Amino acid sequence: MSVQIIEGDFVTGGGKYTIVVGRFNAFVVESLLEGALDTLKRHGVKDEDVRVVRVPGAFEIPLAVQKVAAQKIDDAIIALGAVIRGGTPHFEYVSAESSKGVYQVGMDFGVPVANGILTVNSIEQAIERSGTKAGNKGAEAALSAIEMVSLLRNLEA
Ligand code: INI
Repeated sequence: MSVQIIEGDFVTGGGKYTIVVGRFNAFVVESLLEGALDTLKRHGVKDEDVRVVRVPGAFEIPLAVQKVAAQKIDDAIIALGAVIRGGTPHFEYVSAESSKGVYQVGMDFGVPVANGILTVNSIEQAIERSGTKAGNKGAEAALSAIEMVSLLRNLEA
């Protein structure tokens, strides 16, 4: 008897995706968006199956993700933002609420919500994670969304 392994892959392609993007720290977030769009395209997702929703900042991402999830159009939602620590506690509230919020929507609606919201201590760390030496977290979030779409298809089959 062999162990049954149920997992997703990156080759079946297709599916509908919405990317919810915070405008704050746009110089970083636009690179995350580019990475996510490129990854979706290279994995066979058609342009017409991708929507981009823009919100002011990471704090607003969960509400937009919730509204998008309620439309029941997408197979997965990708949240992209960049919360960079400043001199005040504001960072703590924005980073905590945005991460908790997108997680909650995924659980409430049973839809994969990939968390590509950077929470970093410095602009340097943000740059490293948006297409330089630590990769592109937008691309990684898109990959995780693709894998989860495939996994859920396999679990529901
Ligand atoms: N929004 C971000 O996306 N990143 C940040 O680093 C950030 N900081 O540090 O202030 C930020 N603040 C704005 C916030 O997301 C809301 O747009 C704002 O508070 C209005 O609700």
